[in-house]
Amino acid sequence: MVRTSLLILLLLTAGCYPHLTWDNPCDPRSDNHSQEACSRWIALHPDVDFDGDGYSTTSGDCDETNPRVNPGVAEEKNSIDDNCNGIIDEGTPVWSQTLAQSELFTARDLDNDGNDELVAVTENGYARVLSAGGLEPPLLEKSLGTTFSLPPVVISDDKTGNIYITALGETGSLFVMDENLNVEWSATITGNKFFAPQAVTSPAGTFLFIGANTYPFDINSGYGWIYMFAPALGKSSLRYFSTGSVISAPPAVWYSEGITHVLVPVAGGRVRLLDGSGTVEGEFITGSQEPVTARPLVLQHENSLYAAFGSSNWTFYLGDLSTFSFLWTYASSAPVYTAAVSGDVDADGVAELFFASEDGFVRALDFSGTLLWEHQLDGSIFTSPLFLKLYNRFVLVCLNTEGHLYVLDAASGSVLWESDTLVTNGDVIPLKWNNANYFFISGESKATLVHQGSGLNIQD
Ligand SMILES: [Ca+2]
Ligand SMILES: [Ca+2]
Ligand SMILES: [Ca+2]
Ligand SMILES: [Ca+2]
Repeated sequence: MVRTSLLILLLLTAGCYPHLTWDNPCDPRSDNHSQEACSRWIALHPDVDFDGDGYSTTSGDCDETNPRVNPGVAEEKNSIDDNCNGIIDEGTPVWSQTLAQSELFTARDLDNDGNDELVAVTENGYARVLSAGGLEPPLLEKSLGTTFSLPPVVISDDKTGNIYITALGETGSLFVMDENLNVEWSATITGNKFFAPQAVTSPAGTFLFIGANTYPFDINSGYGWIYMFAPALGKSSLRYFSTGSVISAPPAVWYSEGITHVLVPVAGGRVRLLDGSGTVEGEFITGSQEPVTARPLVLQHENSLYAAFGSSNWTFYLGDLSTFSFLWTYASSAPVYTAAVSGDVDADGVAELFFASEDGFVRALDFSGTLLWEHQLDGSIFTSPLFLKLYNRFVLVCLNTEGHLYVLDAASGSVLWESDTLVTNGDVIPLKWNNANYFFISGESKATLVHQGSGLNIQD
């Protein structure tokens, strides 16, 4: 008797509220079933979790017909937006590979086919050209018989268009090669510690500038040198001058109005400007013995040049390169070990400045030093953020020491996406391969190529 009543009650319930079950147009059993009707139905009921994945439209489910699509899942390489952040396939690896030893990379389209190759030097003395589609086997490989700890620099000569690959070994062996790794010339430069070279083009040719210290490195007894040479002009173009102090970071170099300028952080918390013959033009004095440990950023504003740099003394500086005075200083929450980047994000003709500090904070300042936004990422940051245009907006790309890649909206600081652990203590290089854009990430023991992702659909 009880069972019969229950049955009647169930039939009555179904009869009274038929639209909750059989008339749901998302239900294939419904007479009204169609994709279009289902979409309308879902839109009318944004608080309902139709596919039972724990998220409704209101709580971020971008596909209520697919339980494998919701904000709680990991993005996969499948041409759909699995995690509902508006971007398709972001941060998903194309390939990953263990590195047998330390290998330092740069990306360059050596054969002019629109796709970048990877150019690398290794700890055990090889120069290599590799496909971005996978490192093994190398396209080209050459033993140079010395240990490398700085990435190669690839330049093309303005006048001839010839490509030169430059590699500097740990003991000062300098190699200039063509795109097939044939050594065009080599030389030895003196030093016990070298800083990443920078290329500058002047009417005389494209020159590379290298910072070098002689042992010992301490403030009172060591010495710093700037070496310069034009790969295309041969060994006879190699020159050098003293910086008068131990170098603490790679130099920034630029050419303007007939003069080459070298801005180099030196001991005692100073950043010194010299011309291309070694004459001191002036210096910024932070007043702290803590060094500036990254290449300064040189930027133009209303026909004047400025230098922006952070220091391990927890301060970020903007200085005027004609007066060597600081326009302002910004107190950071931790040491700033990495280089700043800049760009005019709000299109008002004035650049904004971005820098990361050791505690994972990324900050945006306007040109007057006012904080625009700050965002703390997990872990520490020891590599400079990249500033680039992606998904029709400016973004900052940051890699923390734990190997998570973050892409932040440069206008707001909001995290557009964060990857799983990719490569710990790594570096990021954006590159083009197979007619698409990727991030190549390499560290001490691993390298990987990941998709940048496409199709941003985030509301401003
Ligand atoms: Ca759902
Ligand atoms: Ca879903
Ligand atoms: Ca996604
Ligand atoms: Ca996907």
